[in-house]
Amino acid sequence: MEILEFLDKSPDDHRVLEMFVEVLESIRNRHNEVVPTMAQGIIEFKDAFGQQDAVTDHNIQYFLDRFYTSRISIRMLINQHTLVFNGNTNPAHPNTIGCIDSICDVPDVARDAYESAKLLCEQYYLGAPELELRQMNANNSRELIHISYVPSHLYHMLFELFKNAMRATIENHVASSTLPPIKVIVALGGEDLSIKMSDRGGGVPFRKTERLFSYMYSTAPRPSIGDKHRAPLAGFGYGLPISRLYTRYFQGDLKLYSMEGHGTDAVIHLKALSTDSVERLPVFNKTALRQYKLSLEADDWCVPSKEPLDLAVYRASK
Ligand code: P4A
Repeated sequence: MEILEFLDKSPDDHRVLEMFVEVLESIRNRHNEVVPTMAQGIIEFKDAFGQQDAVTDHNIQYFLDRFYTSRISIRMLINQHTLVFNGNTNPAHPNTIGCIDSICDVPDVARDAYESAKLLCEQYYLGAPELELRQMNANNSRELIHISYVPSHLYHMLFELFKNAMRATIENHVASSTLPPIKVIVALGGEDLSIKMSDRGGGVPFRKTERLFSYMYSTAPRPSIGDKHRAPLAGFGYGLPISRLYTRYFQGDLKLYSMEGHGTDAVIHLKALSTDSVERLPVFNKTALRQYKLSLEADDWCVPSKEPLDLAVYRASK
């Protein structure tokens, strides 16, 4: 409604443009706390209706994936408009228009994200694993690896992955005097730009890897003020599910391959060509509605019960 107010105002009037930017900024800032607010809502839901229920988990996952994808898109549009209309240019990044860098230096963003995660990690654990970064450009072995991308999105995903890798590495090597490095390889092919981050943090059981992406499983009460120093790396927040949404937003994906007893490989797949990096947005139609009803139908596989309230068991009981 606030934006629609501008429909009958002249886009040639610079005061109107200024006001429009102000309105956009206020909308953006008003929604800064949406992710923790939603997380709090889930905590309260779990307190009121019991801990884990596979059907609710499925529906919340479906709803929030689409909700946060819309949010990523809206906030990117707002940022793009305000940055372009405020005339902010960064001399260090002449190829950046708004929040889009047409020659985003992927290894450079990876090193930045590593350094930030390392600072947090050292604050809490008094040490951090080293980074080993390699790059493979299949198109031209001497050329740097860059794509047209939103550096802040890439930074966010890599920062989350580094925090996880560091935490797992350190907690898996408490008894040893050396830490195995985190190995990152950035590979550019004709179609994909992929980033693999490998750690030797002991991994997670295969059965539990899906949970790392679950909003319902990964909401834990926010640390109290006394725990402030614990918060950054210990946080079991929405890092992974939201990072995966960032990758999918431009037709990429994020996969975790964990080998329990060894470590985890996290792989980010992005589109190498800007023509392939088109926005992926949810639509609201009958198919979407059916998603919510689907979970109430009977399962078509017989699965021996593993845990109480397994989705298949719940479906079968309907
Ligand atoms: N092993 N491997 C990972 C974790 C463990 C891991 C882990 C115990 C689990 C939860 C967590 C952080 C780390 C990893 C890299 C990843 C994801 C998980 O990208 O080594 O809390 C968010």
